[in-house]
Amino acid sequence: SMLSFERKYRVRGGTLLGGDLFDFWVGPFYVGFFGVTTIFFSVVGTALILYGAAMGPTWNVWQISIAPPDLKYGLGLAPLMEGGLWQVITLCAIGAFSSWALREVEISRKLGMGLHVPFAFAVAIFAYVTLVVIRPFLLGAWGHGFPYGILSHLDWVSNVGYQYLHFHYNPAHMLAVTFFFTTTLALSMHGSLILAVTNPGDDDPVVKTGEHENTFFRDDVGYSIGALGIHRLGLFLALSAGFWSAVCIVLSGPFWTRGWPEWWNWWLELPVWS
Ligand code: BCL
Ligand code: UQ2
Repeated sequence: SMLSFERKYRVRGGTLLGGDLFDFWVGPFYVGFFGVTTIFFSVVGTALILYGAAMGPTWNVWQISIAPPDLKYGLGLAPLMEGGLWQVITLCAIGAFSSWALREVEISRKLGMGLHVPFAFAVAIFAYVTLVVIRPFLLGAWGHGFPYGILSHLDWVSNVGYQYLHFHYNPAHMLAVTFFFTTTLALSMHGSLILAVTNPGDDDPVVKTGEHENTFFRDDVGYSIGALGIHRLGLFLALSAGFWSAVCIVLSGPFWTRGWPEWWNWWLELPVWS
């Protein structure tokens, strides 16, 4: 079954690939060429993860881990059970994420919308690709990717962090963290404001307006960014968080090999006081 307005938006066209061939819905889901490729990569990737788990020493979900190849394999292909599985799973993951983003593009085109949603998802994909492709490539070995496991990826983050002595001193990490935290601030302000003006008592009509929203923050902090503005700010903050995350990790190794506290020596060495 469909919601009353859904049918009129089920229009042909807007596809990037495949023309009319996959231009249909299955239940509520748009399929499209990239829906097919998403399913394909997801099923193959997930099956390989399960296979890797079956070959591994444990079924404890916290401890299951599929490791990248040893550093000795460099940028070459590794045997399946020595990181090759990780390599194929990584390809499947990138295939599935990219397919999903392109399916979002097709849906946006059908609806005549902007491409903000697939663009935003692309930034998350960029962060992932930075971790498992760009940085390992720049360091010369797939072994620099992170292992696919719940605890094992946490161990990886900790180890890589301490490899640079104190990751909090990484200036791009500082920016990324600050953007993540500011994103939660902005969304909590926005979510609470909207609920405050649109949650009347049972059966009462909504009477508060955009002017109430503006007035609240003008009274409170002397400034209102506006209803459209808060969404622009939110998107900017969130994308910046992902972007600077990618930057902070690609800097670590390929462009800075010592401890991050030491990076700040440029400040001590300024000619003003050195
Ligand atoms: Mg740190 C990274 C915060 C302490 C070492 N650290 C990060 C960043 C983030 C952060 C800025 C991870 C987010 C990210 O990359 O998003 N760190 C952070 C904070 C503290 C902190 C807040 C803190 O102390 C309060 N970090 C430390 C300590 C170090 C340290 C000091 C360890 C000792 N930190 C590191 C290292 C790294 C970070 C090393 C990183 O590598 C990481 C980073 O920047 O990575 C880029 C980006 C988002 C993604 C990568 C997600 C991508 C999602 C994909 C595209 C889609 C997935 C779909 C999914 C499979 C589908 C599921 C289907 C559903 C079920 C339906
Ligand atoms: C706002 C506004 C909204 C909002 C919010 C604000 C009417 C419905 C939350 C207030 C936002 C401000 C003051 C900017 C805060 C800045 C940072 C960096 C967090 O004015 O317009 O629309 O939801």
